[in-house]
Amino acid sequence: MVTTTRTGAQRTAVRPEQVLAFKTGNEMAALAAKQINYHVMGYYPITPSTEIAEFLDEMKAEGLHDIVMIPADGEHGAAGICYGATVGGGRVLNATSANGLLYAIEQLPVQSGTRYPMVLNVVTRSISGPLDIRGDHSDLYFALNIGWIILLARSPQAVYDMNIIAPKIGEHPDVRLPVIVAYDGFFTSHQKRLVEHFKDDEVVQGFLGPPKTPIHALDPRHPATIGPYMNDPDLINNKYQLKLAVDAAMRELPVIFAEYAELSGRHYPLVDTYAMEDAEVALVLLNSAAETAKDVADRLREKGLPVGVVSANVLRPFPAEEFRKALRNVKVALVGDRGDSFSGQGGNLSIEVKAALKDDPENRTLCLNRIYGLGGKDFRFEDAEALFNEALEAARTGVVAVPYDYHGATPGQEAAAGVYPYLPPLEKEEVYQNLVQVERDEATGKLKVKVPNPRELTRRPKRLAPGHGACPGCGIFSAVEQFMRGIEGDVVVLYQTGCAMVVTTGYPYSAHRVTYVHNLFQNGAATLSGLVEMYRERRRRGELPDVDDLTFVMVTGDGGMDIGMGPAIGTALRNHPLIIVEYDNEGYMNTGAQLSYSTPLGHASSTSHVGSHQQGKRFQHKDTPQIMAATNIPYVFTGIESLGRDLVEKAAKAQWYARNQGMAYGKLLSACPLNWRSEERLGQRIVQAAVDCCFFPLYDIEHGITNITYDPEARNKRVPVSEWLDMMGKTRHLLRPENAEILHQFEDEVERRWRRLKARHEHPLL
Ligand SMILES: Cc1ncc(C[n+]2csc(CCOP(=O)(O)OP(=O)(O)O)c2C)c(N)n1
Ligand code: SF4
Ligand SMILES: [Mg+2]
Repeated sequence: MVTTTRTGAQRTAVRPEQVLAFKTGNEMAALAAKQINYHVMGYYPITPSTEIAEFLDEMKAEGLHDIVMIPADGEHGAAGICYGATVGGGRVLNATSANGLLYAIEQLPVQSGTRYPMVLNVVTRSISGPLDIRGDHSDLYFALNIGWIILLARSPQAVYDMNIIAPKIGEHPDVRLPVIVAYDGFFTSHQKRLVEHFKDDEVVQGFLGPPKTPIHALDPRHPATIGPYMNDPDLINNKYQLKLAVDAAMRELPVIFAEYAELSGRHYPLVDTYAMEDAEVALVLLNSAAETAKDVADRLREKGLPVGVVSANVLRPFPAEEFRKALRNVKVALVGDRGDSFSGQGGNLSIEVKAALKDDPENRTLCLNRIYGLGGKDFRFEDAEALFNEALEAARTGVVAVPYDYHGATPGQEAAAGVYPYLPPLEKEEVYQNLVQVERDEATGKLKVKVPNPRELTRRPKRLAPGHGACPGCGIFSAVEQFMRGIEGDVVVLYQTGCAMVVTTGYPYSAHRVTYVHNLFQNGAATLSGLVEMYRERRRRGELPDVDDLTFVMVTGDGGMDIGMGPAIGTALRNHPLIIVEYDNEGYMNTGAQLSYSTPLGHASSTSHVGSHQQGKRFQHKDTPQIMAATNIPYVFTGIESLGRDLVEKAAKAQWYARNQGMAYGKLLSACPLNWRSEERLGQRIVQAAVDCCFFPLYDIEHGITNITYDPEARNKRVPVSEWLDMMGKTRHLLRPENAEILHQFEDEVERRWRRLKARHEHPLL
């Protein structure tokens, strides 16, 4: 028999069939999304949440769902795509972590302020800097004040369940709010556990019913002004309504949890209590650490110690009443925070728990706060036991000696302890050898470069020490080093996040022999602008008497030129005297080979799978050099390592322009055998084939005048595009007869861009 519940869900007398499986949190989030069959997912890769989009893309390639998967140019863009899609009235999903959440965050209060529900999985991870990819709650704590509901999932099972509950509560007519499902990066996202899920997608869809969006942008007969300018006195009313919606969520969540329990057999209270009936001491922890603490509580109980564990399933709305109930008879609660407020009297959870208890005049619970597990530091049995012991001691003495402190941190050592320079810093006479000479031809305005023979060039010391951790056959460093051979004198490098950055630094080690700065993935160019200006100003003030003639070089991947395009263009438009060198390996390799906008059409990546319903990337590659040329900076070039002389010349020109006129930008194609699925020894041949088929033409643009520096046609070396594609596992599918149409589209685009470039080469005014 089927009945309809108060929230409109269909309830069956017999529970629907469920399947036992062994899966991770990310797999379960993707499975729930597939079963819901969202309309749109807008996303941007960031570890450890990326897998959700990857799994869904893989399923999409096999036609297992209809979700439109949109790879954004950054998390801000992803959040914008999601907002736009929700305004269109359908169901929308996103997933992110750490700085991805922070980069998106500006958009998120707009989503709640205009009351458009969607679901965002936040796979929690430490925020930069320094960069750390492992799990803590420092990212999630930034989302506490954005007006979103926050559901917590301590296990892969809970990830699945909360992902199904999330749209239900978010779309409730009295609520209409976006929802975050938060779970621990790596601990929950990547560890497999026994789980159950519904066998039929219809069960999930029946539980949710069709999406309900009372006002949307796609009904011309009912036009709506979404997001009007709103000032005093209305904005406070808007926020009050938002607060009422959150209150409604508090009221409706137990109803929906109960309905879900009836359907699935799994019940989630607002606050989960473990061994709390007679507990005198409690640990209050969020997500996976609470599960560890439960095991330790069992052991301590065996010794007769009255301990228990409290953990929230919902963080927004904050279940204050449930915390009061859970802790009413507890002598000491030790609240653990996996993120700090840095002197706001404790981490956010502890502050909120204390505030909740204060509202109960009868409550006498003493509270301690310990910050633990930052940057993914493991929370082991010993840690839980140590925290229980601290709390037991406070219960015994009735005194909280140190209310707020860190657990598991050490004060650190003298900076250089145990670390010594393997190679000494470069001496001035080593870096200034006048090996490559550049002169400006006054008649043509062009630069003439004299490059010595390759043997002479090896006198230039490498700016990068051997011993970095790149994969065998990786093309990044040989290409960047070849470029650096053309650069005279002292340099300061800035690396955006990517393989080059990750494999050359790992605290306390560094492979860089020159000063190196890292900043957020999307903001390197702006950062280097600031550094260059400070250098110039301090020199002008006479504060750096011994330092002159520094060259500033930013090294970025192609991905960095997606998310960092805005700051790169800004830097170009300001014409800051620096060089941006992009090594293009056609994807986001460091995070697991997701597509970048430079990935060509049809190429397979972990977010452009090949299957019966999808044949790799769905749109053409970005022409970054032409975009940068359109900013009218003095110098733009492309290069490859194996045409070394050409690259050295271009590097020397780039430096001349950065010293004398402003910004230079260059793109180097660099092999990634791991993700191109090609033989390590073939790297240079594949890159050469990319040049010879005219996919990656070698040229430079000096003050708007294009000069092709290597023309495969003129040299009788042009090869078909297919010859290049045949050399890589990620592209071989394009040579199959059934993919002829995609191959033609790609060949046509390569040809069109090559012909246009040739026309520019032949006509200086183009
Ligand atoms: C705001 C933000 N979003 C996402 C990431 C995750 N992330 C770090 S590196 C990277 C890909 C880098 O790609 P690319 O620049 O091409 O360098 P490669 O890894 O290929 O060397 C991504 C997506 C991040 N660090 N910060
Ligand atoms: S994944 Fe690719 S780009 Fe990154 S280090 Fe390995 S070979 Fe190089
Ligand atoms: Mg890349």
